[in-house]
Amino acid sequence: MLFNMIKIAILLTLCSFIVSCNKDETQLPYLSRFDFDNDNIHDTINYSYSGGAHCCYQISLFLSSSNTTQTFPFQIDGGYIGGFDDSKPDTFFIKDFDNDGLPEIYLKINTYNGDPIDIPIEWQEAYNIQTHYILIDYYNNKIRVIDFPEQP
Ligand SMILES: [Ca+2]
Ligand SMILES: [Ca+2]
Repeated sequence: MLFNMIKIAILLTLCSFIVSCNKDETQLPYLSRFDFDNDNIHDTINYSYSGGAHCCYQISLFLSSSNTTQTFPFQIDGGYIGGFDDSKPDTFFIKDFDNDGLPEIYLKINTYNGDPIDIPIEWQEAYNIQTHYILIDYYNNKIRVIDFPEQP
């Protein structure tokens, strides 16, 4: 009896170990599920939150290939209940928008409680963006930020 229980306990432990080793990619947290720089290692999006009911989140992106983190100034409207995630795809979503095999980060930026605020001149100059809808794209071995194309 005791021997059988031990056997079952060992089997259960083994099973859960095997299951955790074979984790489906979709079970990884959304922010660490994607490989942006094409080295077959997942990269990580980190975020900070200013507090308050709405404004704002800011993100940074850690790339495994260069072992570097790039922080972006873009303010992302709040309203996330369980932390910054994919629950508001009209604001933040990751997908291969341009069909080049690598995912891009889509962001709606600089709105407060849904209302757009002017894009700061510094952002326009630094990133060459004009709109509230942008893509963070790994292109030619580096990160670039572009206005969201009309037809990705
Ligand atoms: Ca990577
Ligand atoms: Ca792409």
